[in-house]
Amino acid sequence: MRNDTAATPQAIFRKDYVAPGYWVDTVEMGFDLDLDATHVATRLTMRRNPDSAEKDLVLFGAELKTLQLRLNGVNLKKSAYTIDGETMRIPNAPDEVVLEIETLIKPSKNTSLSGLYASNGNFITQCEAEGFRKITWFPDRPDVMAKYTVVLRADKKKFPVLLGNGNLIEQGDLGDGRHFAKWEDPFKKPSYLFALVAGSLVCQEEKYKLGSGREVLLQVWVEKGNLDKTQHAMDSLKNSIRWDEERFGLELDLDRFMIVATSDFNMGAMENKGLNIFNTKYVLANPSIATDIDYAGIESVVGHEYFHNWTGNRVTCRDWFQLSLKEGLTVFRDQEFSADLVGTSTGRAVKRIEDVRVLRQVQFSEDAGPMAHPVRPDSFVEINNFYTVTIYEKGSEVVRMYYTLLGHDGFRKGMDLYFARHDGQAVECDDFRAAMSDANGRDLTQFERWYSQAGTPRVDVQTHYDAAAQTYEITLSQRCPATPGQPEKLPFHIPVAMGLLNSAGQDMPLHCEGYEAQAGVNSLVLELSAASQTFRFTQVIEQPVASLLRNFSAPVVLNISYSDEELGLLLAHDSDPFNRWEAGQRLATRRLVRLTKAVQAGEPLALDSMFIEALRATLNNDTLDPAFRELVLTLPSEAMIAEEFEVVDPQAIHTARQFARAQISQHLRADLLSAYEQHLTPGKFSPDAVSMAKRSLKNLALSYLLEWVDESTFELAKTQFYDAENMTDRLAALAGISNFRGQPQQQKEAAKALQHFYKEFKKEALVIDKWFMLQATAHTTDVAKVRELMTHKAFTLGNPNRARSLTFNFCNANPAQFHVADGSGYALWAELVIALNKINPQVAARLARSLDRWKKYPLHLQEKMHAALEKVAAAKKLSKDVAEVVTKALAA
Ligand code: B3K
Ligand code: ZN
Repeated sequence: MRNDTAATPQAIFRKDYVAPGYWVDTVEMGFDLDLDATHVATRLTMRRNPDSAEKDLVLFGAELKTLQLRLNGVNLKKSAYTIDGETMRIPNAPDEVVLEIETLIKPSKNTSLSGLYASNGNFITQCEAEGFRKITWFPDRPDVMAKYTVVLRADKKKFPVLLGNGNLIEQGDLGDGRHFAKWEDPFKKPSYLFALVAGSLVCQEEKYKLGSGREVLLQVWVEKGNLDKTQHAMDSLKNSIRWDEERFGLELDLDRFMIVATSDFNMGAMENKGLNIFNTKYVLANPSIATDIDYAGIESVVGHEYFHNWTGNRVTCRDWFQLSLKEGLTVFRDQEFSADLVGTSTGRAVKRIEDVRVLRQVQFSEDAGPMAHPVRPDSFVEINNFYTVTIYEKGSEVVRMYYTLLGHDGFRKGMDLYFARHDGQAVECDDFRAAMSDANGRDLTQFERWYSQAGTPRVDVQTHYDAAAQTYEITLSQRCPATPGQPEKLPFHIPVAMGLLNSAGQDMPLHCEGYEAQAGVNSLVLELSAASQTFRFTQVIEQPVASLLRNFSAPVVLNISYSDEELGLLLAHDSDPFNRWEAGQRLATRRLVRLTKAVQAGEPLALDSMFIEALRATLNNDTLDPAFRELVLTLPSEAMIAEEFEVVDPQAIHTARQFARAQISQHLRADLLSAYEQHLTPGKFSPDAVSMAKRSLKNLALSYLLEWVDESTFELAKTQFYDAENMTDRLAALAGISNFRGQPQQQKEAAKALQHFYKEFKKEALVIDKWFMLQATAHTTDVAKVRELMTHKAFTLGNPNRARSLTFNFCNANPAQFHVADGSGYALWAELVIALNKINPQVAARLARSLDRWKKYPLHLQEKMHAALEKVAAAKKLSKDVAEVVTKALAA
């Protein structure tokens, strides 16, 4: 069952892993920082690894000018080594080696934002996955862990701040207008965790006392003018430190922990040892520029990077195929962190629902497309293409299943054993599984398939109630669709958390054969491990309604045929809030699919009152957390509805969903208005869970109200827009106004509001990103409008955040316009991918993924998508990143 991607050029395979021929003990580096030509002197002490089959000394380098190479004090002759692509091999090297390397690099020319690059005149690095080789020759692979000492030298005026990993041990003047700083990292680390930052930056700093009483220095570094936006990141950092001590007994191991924000960054943030580098999007916040979603994002990303210090840095990955070992685990930890911070059980459920929505919408789709891969892939062409929702979000679900199977304490025991065994090592996903298994005396052999098999398993449910015998049987059958290179799958070990509801919606006591009954416990985790299994319940005094896969206990699709009445009961009463929400989504999906088909058939559209009344009851149920009500009232996205169809018709789906929204708006008008009024948050802005929940329900009510064309609600939105004192309310109102299907007069007002917003925030890059995003996703924005916005003076493809705000959002989040019949959306996509490929291959490859699912569209669209893919595939100087994505798509 090998994942065979032989058709794609230069794939590397997990089975080919060979331990490094040499270990590196120490790395000493000296940087003479200059934006146009930085000189790097490196001294490596290395020793032969007697256990490796690799006899040569192997180093990797990319885009380097090599000035000097000395081995044990002697200049290396050209004939003493070979270079093939990025790989240098030195044969016949002695067992103990001191290698001195001098390289010259050009940060200001580096637009890929990998390696050492310039951002607004500052120096920034990004080394994961393979950026360190753009700084010097090195065995740049995660299993080579070494201790680093780094001296940074630069012009003192232009680069007053010089930051490195670990602790600052010396600094001073060099006399010639230049200065230096010497940093020492006391911990061994792989090269991908190396970082430096130099430039003109300011910081918010604070001394913080750890649980043990040790004092540490915390700093958040930003460009001048942004110090009024660092408090939330600092608070999130302190919360993260405390949480990891309390929940996992893990302490910060350095005396200093730094976060640096940069506006030029390929992804969210990076966990470099002691020197985390962040996209400004995940650091900067104050009420006037950041929405509630931004506040939550900052908290979770700050947590995520901080938690990597143990899950990723202290224990790292043996090779990049094991990426989910650190990423899946760290996502699980950040999800739990955010959930624990809210504290309440519905608060936890709200977080869970939000996470599952992303998983289903993005990861399930990836798992069904040409880039589908297991949580631990067997091969890749470009590792940067594998920082995916499968590695991260599905990886986190896999970790969560251990938690569900072993329980809170059992999971903690497994974590403790994992660190006791592997601190300071580079290990495999199997080592994590072994720790969980050994710490709990549980056989988790079959669980391995979650790592090796791609695809989203389907679990089909059959139930049978025998009134005379008072028995209830649930038969669960699993299957998993074929994925590239994996035509057949073996059964997974699936935890199915469940309960049984009586006709009043209450949990019934559970007596399941083979499972110990526990008094007062009305939820059970069934373990499905065969292709099909029947679970038999006794003493079932009435026909129950099964609530299965509670809290989404496994990343599977559950097929069960509920009646509308049963779903109504679950929505109104299930003690598991996740399944309550799920029941609402099932009711909605059923209707949206029917409506879509009616649109396609040209039949009249109608929405039944049962559904509307269920929504009304939820909306008006004051005992429910407003954030939870907001989730129930939000219809499945167009992308989710699309997953219900063999062949996707984006315009019909859009029309159907809009029709449903307008119906809800019309029928619930009074209820929505009162929900709006009841959930205002007057007074000083606070990003706490209660206020955020109120704003989310209020703004959902507003967006529904605006679906039913009516002047008074338009005025309400206008007032909210112009009077709002926080970005959450302002942006929600602006989105509503610009999507309003009103008269020309109102369209003029919408344009005016957009202009007003731009003028007010033109100096705030993150807000201008929102301005582009909002227009990219507006239902009236067509390809021509996107092209027009691309000529706006604030638009550039050179900055990843800006490129994403307009172009990615249009291609990924405006399906009805992107998939317009004439194919002009795809032509735009091809142009963009080709343009980005020249600037930044990683960003280009992300956009390239927008056509992954081209086979799911009608033939006339498929043809146009195929042509666009061919166009990109034929482009000159295509990066490995983009080539891998389009080659795999074309092979679908
Ligand atoms: N580990 C980094 C991601 C690096 C991506 C390289 N292309 C951020 C994170 O997951 O925390
Ligand atoms: Zn991570």
